[in-house]
Amino acid sequence: MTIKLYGFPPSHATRRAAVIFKELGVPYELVKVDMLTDEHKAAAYLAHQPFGQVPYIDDDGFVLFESRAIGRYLVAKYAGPAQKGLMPTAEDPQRMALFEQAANVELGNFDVYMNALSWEVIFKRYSKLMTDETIVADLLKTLNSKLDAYEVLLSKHRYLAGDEITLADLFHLPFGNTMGSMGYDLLTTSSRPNVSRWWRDISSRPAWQAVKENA
Ligand SMILES: N[C@@H](CCC(=O)N[C@@H](CS)C(=O)NCC(=O)O)C(=O)O
Repeated sequence: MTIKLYGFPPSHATRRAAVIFKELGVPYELVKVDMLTDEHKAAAYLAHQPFGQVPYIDDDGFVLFESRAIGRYLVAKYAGPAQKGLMPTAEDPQRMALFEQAANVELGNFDVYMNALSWEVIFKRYSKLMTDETIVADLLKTLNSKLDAYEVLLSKHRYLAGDEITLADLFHLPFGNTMGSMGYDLLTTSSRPNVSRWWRDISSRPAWQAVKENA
């Protein structure tokens, strides 16, 4: 049975899950949850995702939410031999630990600030609120310093957890793309050549190109 991905096609987290389906070549059926009409807050949706957030998947009755957990599950269950490296396991404790380090870097040093920045620059206006330019400037300053640390990591190896791409790199794609669409060059500036090399590399992958606009 085809896995169902319940999500809102343009949402960051829905596309974060979708890009992993595409990387693995696992077919999915997107079931659109209309966030514009608050479908994600309706009782029928909350029965599967009690936080009222997109996405979740239904794999033949197995329901799972949190886009990064979905990515890990898909790799664990469906990756072919050439794709196993997307999620290093305890067979190689050091590789696994470096992967977990990179995955936590994405959550703690990128996602949290990009969430806040996109709220200020893009989403506030949907609630008829004004962008606070002081907050924007602060967030950009923080993100610049975080990306300076990425530059150090990426000057030592091709991807965040080593020379092989992992889920930790791919998890950056939705918000990294939004960085550019908001008009900020933090991922492409020549002052961080390794970050821009890495960003060009991961963002040009066919899997991302397929879901960049909509899951
Ligand atoms: N950590 C969750 C975040 C999910 C999330 O925040 N989704 C957003 C859309 S991108 C959402 O549903 N927001 C509505 C809300 O939080 O009420 C994941 O990665 O799946």
